Amino acid sequence: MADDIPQDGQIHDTLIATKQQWARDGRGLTGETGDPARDRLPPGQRLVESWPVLDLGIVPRVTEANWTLTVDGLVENPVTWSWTDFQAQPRESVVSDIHCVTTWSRYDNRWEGVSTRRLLSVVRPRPEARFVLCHSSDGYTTNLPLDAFAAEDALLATAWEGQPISRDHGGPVRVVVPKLYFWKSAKWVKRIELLAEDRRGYWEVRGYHNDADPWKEERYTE
Ligand SMILES: Nc1nc2c(c(=O)[nH]1)N[C@H]1C(S)=C(S)[C@@H](COP(=O)(O)O)O[C@H]1N2
Ligand SMILES: [Mo]
Repeated sequence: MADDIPQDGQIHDTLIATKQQWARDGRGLTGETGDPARDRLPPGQRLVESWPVLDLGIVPRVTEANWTLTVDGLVENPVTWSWTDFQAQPRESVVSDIHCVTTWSRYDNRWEGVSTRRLLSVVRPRPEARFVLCHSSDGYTTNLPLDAFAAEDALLATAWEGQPISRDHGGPVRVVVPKLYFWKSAKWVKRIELLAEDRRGYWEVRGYHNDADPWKEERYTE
């Protein structure tokens, strides 16, 4: 069960404090608004080739055998999926760009997994459900509007560039919501909770913006 998943490492307090200071300082802010119809790179971002790893210092040992995903809260049909249940879902492939608030972007990531729209069609959100809170096996959480979670390019991803997503990058299953800064994409996802009222996640209570649109530079608390 998800709560028994072993973890390596410990919370990296100084790194977290540094990021909170960056939020207070407005690090990376240019004051510009980008236009995705015109530009590929959002304001204040720089392109990288390799894929950096960011975490809180804790790396859970999630495997296909111990992974489960619970989707609950304001849904008609709450589910807890094992890896086998998850594999039975139809799969999709999406190519998208990553934009991290720490100012790196990486183009053309080919993801495979189960679309968030497919997941929602199974659990059937109640009319009052308007927000999503993602919970992860390292204790991380992140919140987003249900509409943003249900974007056509959003996935519960199991593969990147044709390979299973590595443990460091949140494997075996991570969320990918490419239209928002990457902190909204939960690694090692174990629970997706549908809510009527918004509830802020890990970074959202530590100075990061609630909405996280890279084109509007929504990096830090509004
Ligand atoms: N569970 C979990 N998900 C997480 C994080 C985390 O620390 N734990 N960090 C977030 C942040 S700030 C970023 S930029 C991306 C980093 O993903 P990556 O390590 O695959 O690049 O994951 C996001 N999702
Ligand atoms: Mo990030």
